Amino acid sequence: MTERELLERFEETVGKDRRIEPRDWMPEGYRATLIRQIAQHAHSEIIGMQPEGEWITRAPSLRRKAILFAKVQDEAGHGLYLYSAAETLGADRDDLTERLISGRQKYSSIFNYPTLSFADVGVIGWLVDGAAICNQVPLCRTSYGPYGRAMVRICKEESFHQRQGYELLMTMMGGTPAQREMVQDAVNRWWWPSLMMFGPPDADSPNTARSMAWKIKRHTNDELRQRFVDMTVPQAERLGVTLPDPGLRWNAGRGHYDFGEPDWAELKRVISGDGPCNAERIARRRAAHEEGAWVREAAAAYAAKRAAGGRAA
Ligand code: BYC
Repeated sequence: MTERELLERFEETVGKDRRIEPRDWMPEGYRATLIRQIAQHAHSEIIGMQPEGEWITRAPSLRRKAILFAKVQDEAGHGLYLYSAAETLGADRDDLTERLISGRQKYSSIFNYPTLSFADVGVIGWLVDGAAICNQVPLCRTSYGPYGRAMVRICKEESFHQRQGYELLMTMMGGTPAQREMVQDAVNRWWWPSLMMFGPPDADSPNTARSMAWKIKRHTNDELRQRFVDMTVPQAERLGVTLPDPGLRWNAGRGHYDFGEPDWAELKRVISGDGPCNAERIARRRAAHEEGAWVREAAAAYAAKRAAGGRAA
């Protein structure tokens, strides 16, 4: 088949909402966009273990510790499914890790903020996992098969994470005035960064149009941000916290909540490496990678021995 015929077939497949699979022909731009997005997503899951992981040793009860342990472990699993999906496109996992720790590939801005109290664990579950679900449920229908299938499982686990966060906050809101203040303080700090997770406004998003045409993304950044706000406001009311946005109000005409403008200059700063915890997150990831070298070497030696037909030790 000529390149033109291959492209026509690719466009027909995408147009009919069928899936592109690893062995199918695909335009190089499609492949590169997917590797960029899936790698960034995988890195976010792995770096995302750090802010909550810091609270495992300080969890207030054995029950909360067990829950947090399981959640952080789930994030590691999500990273692994996603790196595997990127590998089906020809990416090399070592290379992706190298790109992350050398600052050449991004990860979500949200994980560059500090977790100052245990209420932050609940708020990350409620708002950060809540935003992640809004963004990721449509990705279950993304046009690339391995990415969409990974997202199905990830979304199931993220829904559970969101509920555990909300339950933790409900418990704290039923506690002492000091506990309620901790929750409100955490909401004040995480609300705007959560809105920034959806990316820059559509008018300033260079990748959205192409990704929508290829059905990698199913909705624009602003559409998903609005969906998140609409979903979250009633939950905040039920919880008894105030979202820190004086511009937040129901607009009956639009059938949506109006809300204020996030600080886009802050998002740019955080994405470009100048957020409150960027240096710390990357230093920790680099150290973990270096400390894990012996595990990778041992696994490679074991695989080589098996491949050579030797007895597995
Ligand atoms: N942070 O043209 P745009 C989780 C970049 S993990 C950093 O709109 P696109 C969890 C963007 O990459 C959640 N960078 O891009 C884990 C692009 O840069 P490049 C992670 C951002 O791709 C542990 C440039 O800005 N979720 O849930 O069309 C514990 C222009 O943007 C951000 C995903 O990764 C940002 N917030 O849309 C708890 C979801 N926003 O690459 C929870 C999958 C934008 O051109 N990803 N950038 O240099 C996506 O859906 C899309 O990639 C985005 C951005 C909506 C994020």
